[in-house]
Amino acid sequence: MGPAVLTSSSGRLDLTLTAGALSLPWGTGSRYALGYNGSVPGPTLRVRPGDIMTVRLVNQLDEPTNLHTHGLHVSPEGSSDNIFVMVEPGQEHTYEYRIPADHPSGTFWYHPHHHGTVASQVFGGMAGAIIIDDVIDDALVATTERVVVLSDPKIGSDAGVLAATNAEKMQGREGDVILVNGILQPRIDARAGSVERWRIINASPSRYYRLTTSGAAMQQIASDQGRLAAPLAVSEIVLTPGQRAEVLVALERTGTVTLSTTDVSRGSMGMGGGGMGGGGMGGGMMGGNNSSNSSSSGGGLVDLLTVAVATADQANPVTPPTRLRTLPEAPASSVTNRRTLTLGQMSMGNSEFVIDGRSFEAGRVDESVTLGTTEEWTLRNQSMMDHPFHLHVWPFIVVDRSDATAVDPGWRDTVNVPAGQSVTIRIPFQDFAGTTVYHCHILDHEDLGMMGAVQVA
Ligand SMILES: [Cu+2]
Repeated sequence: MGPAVLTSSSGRLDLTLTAGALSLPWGTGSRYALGYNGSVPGPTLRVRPGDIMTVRLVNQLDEPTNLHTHGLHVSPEGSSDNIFVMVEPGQEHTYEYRIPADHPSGTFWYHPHHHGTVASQVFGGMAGAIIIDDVIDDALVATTERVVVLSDPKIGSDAGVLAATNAEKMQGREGDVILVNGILQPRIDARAGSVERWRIINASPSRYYRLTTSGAAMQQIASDQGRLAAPLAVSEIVLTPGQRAEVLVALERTGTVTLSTTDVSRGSMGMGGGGMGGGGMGGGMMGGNNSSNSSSSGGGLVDLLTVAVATADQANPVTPPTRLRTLPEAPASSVTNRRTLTLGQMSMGNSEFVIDGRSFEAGRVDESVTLGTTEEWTLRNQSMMDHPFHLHVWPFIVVDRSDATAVDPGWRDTVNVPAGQSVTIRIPFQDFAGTTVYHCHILDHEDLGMMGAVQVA
């Protein structure tokens, strides 16, 4: 179960990603999708701190595309993680990413970032994992490791599956089914006494996941930006679009272990009294998906992945580690500037999704930051929907939030800002000059304008 893996050697990984339309097997028929190198998800890219990775992106779509390395702390300039690059149909572009020697290990991912078509291309299936391993990961390798890419495509045999109504875009489109690595409810085999390490990526354009396990407990060991200082026992993990989590699942006894998700209400536009709420729509679809599995406890619980745990080998049970890495709990440098960004929706006529009252405009710089400083940004959400805020290139920590209910352990690159609430993040802009973007990771909202440009110089 899982996509092909391409691993760096001698400090380099050089590969080609060919973006194109696909017809993938689905039941007794086929489904239309977009993918890289003929698969959904695209290949998993494994590199190490200090590596150089080159990606030749070949565009066989009939519209422009490009590539974003979500979560990588690399330059946003030139042919690095530059989302202003545009690759026209039939054209290609070679990216070169120089991964710093002190880059945190962790689970990252790549996807298109061509403004205006991001949601439909990611919805089509264009995404893949990037894994950065370091020496501590090498020591954890005794566990069985799996990449778990979550997507929720619309199922259909033609390009119509990529279409969305204006209302669906405003809500943030969700699909018909939830897939793990492009597969509906995969079943895998394991042995009691082993420890699974799952690197979970939310590659859906809009859907949030509230992940739980049955039959074994989860310990979270990493968030967006790599390892936590120590494993954290969790009963559930909520992942917004773009977010990642790594968990250890110790398989202590024979039986069945299941990874499931439940619906997450993320608010609605509230048009006509809120009748088109995302929770209701999602619940209905997920109920349909779940109808063949009556063992669930209802409430939209959907099984994503099932592990059949067989009798133990003679091997000794693997003991999960108690320490992972000593991470700095906060940036060492003091905060020199604070700013507030307000996420909103202008609902006169055609709704526009805005930050500080402005829709994204290419070429305009919205925030200017001095290289070498650390800032705190307060993200205020004045709309009726949650918006997951993502900043490219520069990781941050969450230092305050008005609702005080969610926890955001570790360093992050994406954080949920609930409707009507505010979240304050601390961002060290200590290296990498250049201009890139921050935006809502409900990708329809991004395409509708909820994005701004930050210039660090
Ligand atoms: Cu949004």
